Amino acid sequence: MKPLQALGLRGARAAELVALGNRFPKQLPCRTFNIRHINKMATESTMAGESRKPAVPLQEVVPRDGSRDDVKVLPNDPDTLRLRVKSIANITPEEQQEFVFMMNRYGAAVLVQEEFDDGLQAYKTLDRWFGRCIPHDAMNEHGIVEINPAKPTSINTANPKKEHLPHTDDAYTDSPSAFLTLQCRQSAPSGGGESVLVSGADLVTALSNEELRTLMQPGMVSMGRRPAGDGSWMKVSSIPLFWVDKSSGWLQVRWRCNDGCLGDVAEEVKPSYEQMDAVARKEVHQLVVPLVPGEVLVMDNRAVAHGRRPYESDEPRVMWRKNYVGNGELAAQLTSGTCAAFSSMFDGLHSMFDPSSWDPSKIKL
Ligand SMILES: O=C(O)CCC(=O)C(=O)O
Ligand SMILES: [Fe+2]
Repeated sequence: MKPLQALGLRGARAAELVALGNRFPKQLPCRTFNIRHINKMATESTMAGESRKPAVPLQEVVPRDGSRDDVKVLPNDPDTLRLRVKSIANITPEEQQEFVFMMNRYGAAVLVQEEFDDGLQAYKTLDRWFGRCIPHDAMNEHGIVEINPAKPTSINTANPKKEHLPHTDDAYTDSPSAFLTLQCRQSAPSGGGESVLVSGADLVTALSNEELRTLMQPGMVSMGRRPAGDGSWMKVSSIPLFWVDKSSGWLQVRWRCNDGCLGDVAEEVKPSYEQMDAVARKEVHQLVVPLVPGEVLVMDNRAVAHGRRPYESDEPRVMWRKNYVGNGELAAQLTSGTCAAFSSMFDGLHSMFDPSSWDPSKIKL
């Protein structure tokens, strides 16, 4: 890790970051490629005789070095995400405050409680915090989708030997959940099956502002839901990969690696999509989070992508997933999204996409 001074951080800010520990990002090996890719784009637009400003790499705008407080970036150590509480159902106001802090800083947190119980108690708190649940065709009467290879819900959960590549949930809908919770009920006995998290900020910073502008249009990338049974394309969405939430002004992310549920990718965004896909698959960008039974991983579904590592197919592993709109008690304290889109670099990126009023018939694929 670089000394703080080398990163231009001093005084109180540096002390805060030291106290937090593990906040500093890994060095990004794709930087050279990014710059080359972006320079190429800038040259191409000049050659085309356009008087547009050259493309600006978004890693300059959305730094991952802690200098912008609003950018949610995952830590390097999964233990930094762990919040130990006596009881999730009876969480204290102090624990709640700490949870809010972690979610706004990292975009994720793992609630760890002292005793393993029937698992349902935790939803007293989660439902109160996050509000209405996002319905799923495979959910039970509690709004929980059980992820279990013995009764798989999708082509990805059906195959433990294959990693479940990073994605944001509900990317096949026109209104993806703001928050997602994954409760571990049974972990794979011989290891593997850990959760894998990727910061949305790493996807954004793989792009230039011009690329982001294009990806903020609907119809660029379609993603589907493919149930395990027949692998049919049950639902498909082609809302933008990035949009700015109207009320908060924060940049929202929707993502799927090319995992069998990716539909069409428009020709003009193929290089950008592939660049982000490569980022999401690279270990250096992934935070591996092993979960033990009873632990609840909570994520901002518009700031962090998640997946799962492979594990042995004959082994049991059970996770409970419940996703939320984000209109609960914490709505005023948690802002979903990767970062505030206030920089002048975002000027002109006026995709003020509103998933609740989205009419897919308006676009043609
Ligand atoms: O198996 C897991 O841990 C994750 C499953 C998942 O992400 C999903 O079903 O959307
Ligand atoms: Fe998921």
